[in-house]
Amino acid sequence: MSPGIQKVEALDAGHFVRVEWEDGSESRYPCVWLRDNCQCPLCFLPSAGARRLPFEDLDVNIAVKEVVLADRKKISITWPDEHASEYEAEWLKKRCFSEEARAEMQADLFLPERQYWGSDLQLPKIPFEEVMSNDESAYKWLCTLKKVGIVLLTGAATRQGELIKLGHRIGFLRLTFYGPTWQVQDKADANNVAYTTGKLCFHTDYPVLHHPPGVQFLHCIKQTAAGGESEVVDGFHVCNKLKKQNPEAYQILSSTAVDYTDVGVDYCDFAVHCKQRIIDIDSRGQAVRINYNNATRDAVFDIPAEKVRPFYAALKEFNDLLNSAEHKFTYKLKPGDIVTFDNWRVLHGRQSYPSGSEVTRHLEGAYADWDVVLSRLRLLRKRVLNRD
Ligand code: OGA
Ligand code: NM2
Ligand code: ZN
Ligand code: ZN
Repeated sequence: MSPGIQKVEALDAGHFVRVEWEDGSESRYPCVWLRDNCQCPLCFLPSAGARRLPFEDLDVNIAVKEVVLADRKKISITWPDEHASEYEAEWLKKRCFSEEARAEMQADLFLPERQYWGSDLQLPKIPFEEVMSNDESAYKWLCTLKKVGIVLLTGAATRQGELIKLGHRIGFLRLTFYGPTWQVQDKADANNVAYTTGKLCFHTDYPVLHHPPGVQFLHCIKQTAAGGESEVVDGFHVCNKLKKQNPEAYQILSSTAVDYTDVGVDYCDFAVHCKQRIIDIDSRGQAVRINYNNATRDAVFDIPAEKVRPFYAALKEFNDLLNSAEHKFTYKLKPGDIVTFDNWRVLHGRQSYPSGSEVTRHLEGAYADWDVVLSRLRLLRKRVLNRD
């Protein structure tokens, strides 16, 4: 429950409205924003939670004609054209423009909290069945997936189709050229290095797509006796280390566009090309997405020749840090395990295993987008914590 309103007044020739709260704090709202967000049925469609007011109809220099306190939970504004708007205290409080209030709202919406880890990772585990049947467990799963970047779901059936069910649990899976789900096993004339018995060095999946899948699921259906161990590393943690240890390498990897290529046939035929920075950063220089798969990095490289060796040197530094014993965590999937991880943050790999005529190892894989996963997380949170 937000506090009630003590007092309301227009400031700055009617260009701001100042609200004084019962707890003594205050908020200031720009009038152009208030008019833009009028909640009346002409300006807003509540069934869609969306604005009806066309931007053409908004006067960006608008000032209030009158603002009054309707009761302690609501203010009323009259605009120069006599249009009337009402705003609830709680609605206003949530949208306060103070730095602290905005930071709180953004944290609530996007759950930016990160728990970095290295070889000391305590791999979070939740039974698959619990996630499927219990909202609190599903909420815990997705919160941990966001915060830590990896969660192991245990005890799933050892047949194909479990990831389709997990997809329905969150909403839907992400279709790619490798199909709605895909089978990781040794294949003749493999159209991807993942479909061999070879070692996979640390990578994120599918940097050749302009919007690489945010979340990856790997369901172990069959596991080889020898080899085939999994490796993971916290890419964001390693980025922080690289930035400190070698700012120049970090600068190169976060600014150089690298060409990726993937050409072949699977779900349908494909010829995919993309340019990605290996370390994507936000406006504050913090890593927000790793785009690194050495297998699909193109031989086409669109930078001047003299910049090539410095780029390789920078990538070597990053790659060495990824592989350092301090940072990587090794484990082996058991049949019935489903590893779920943040494909924008966690790089994964596997050790090689013996090849033969029999299929000795089989994982089923699938992708989901963070938009879908976070949407489910917010809805589960609302239900589990009984929030509005
Ligand atoms: C992949 C992959 C891991 C494994 O298919 O992209 O990383 O353990 N597989 O086979
Ligand atoms: N698979 C596992 O970037 C990649 O090629 C990742 C994708 C084949 C669906 C591998
Ligand atoms: Zn209106
Ligand atoms: Zn992979």
